[in-house]
Amino acid sequence: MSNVENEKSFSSSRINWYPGHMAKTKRQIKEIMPLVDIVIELVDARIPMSSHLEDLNDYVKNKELIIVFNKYDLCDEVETEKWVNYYEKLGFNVLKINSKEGNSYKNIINLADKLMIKTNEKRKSKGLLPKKAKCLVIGVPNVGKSTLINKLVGKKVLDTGNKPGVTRDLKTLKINDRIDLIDSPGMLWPKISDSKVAFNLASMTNIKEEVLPINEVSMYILDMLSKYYPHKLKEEFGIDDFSYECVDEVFLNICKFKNIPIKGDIDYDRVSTLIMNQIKNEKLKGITFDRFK
Ligand SMILES: Nc1nc2c(ncn2[C@@H]2O[C@H](COP(=O)(O)OP(=O)(O)OP(=O)(O)O)[C@@H](O)[C@H]2O)c(=O)[nH]1
Ligand SMILES: [Mg+2]
Repeated sequence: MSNVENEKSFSSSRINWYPGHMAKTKRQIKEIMPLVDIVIELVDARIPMSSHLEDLNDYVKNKELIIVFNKYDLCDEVETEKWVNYYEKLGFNVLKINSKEGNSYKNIINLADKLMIKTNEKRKSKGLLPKKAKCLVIGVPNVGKSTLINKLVGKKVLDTGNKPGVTRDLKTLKINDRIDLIDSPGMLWPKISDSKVAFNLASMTNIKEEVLPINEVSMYILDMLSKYYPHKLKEEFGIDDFSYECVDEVFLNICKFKNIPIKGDIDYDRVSTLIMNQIKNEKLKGITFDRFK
């Protein structure tokens, strides 16, 4: 690939991060916020900072907040723990959850009950019945909001899918007599100014592939692997390292390793999709791309 583009071109490219339906969701969320007791923000445990809603303070004012590190099964636990500590030090309630398997999702119910104790004690002293907790689940697209709610409800009541933009409307579901959860469509923020954040979201399938510069994203993934997980670079792609200067050679070697036929030119898009799919399809896991400094 001649004239390899660098990270900057990602942020300066005309990508529509913030389609109209996200602006609509933001408006709807602001409208229902007075009724909400607890906000549950899902972040991707592999990118706990990049997937944290940048404009969260626009939505959440004076609410109890739980940060769920979802897809915990896919992260590098050692690296991600640094971010758990970081959020806890800032005073957040943090939970590590695998919404696909196991029982970790149940901790949400315990924590929500705990966060309602004060409110309900006050109500009791006034002779009022306990309040049902209204919990709003928010987060970037494809982070696992609907999957988690399905688990909590105990059956598949919401559509889910391994691509961003599946949920399109707010929807309230009853979990038990004490808790209601509201599912919401995935959101980003109007301008992603840090290209690293954009690349991280793109790498973890939080941005629609159709609008992505997939060659740049796949090179970013290879670069991150060569920096932090070189053994995975070898296992998954058969290469020892990566540098932006040797992209042609690296892509050629990946083609050979993956038995992709080379007729004339290398099919860069095909190789790029293959690299991205390795993460999307969970073959490449145990990785955390947000690095704590
Ligand atoms: N490995 C793993 N996969 C998960 C987890 N939670 C969700 N997923 C998968 O992530 C994908 C997206 O899940 P959804 O629940 O549709 O995500 P969402 O946040 O509702 O997405 P939008 O509605 O598009 O905003 C699906 O393929 C889920 O199976 C998890 O904890 N671990
Ligand atoms: Mg959804």
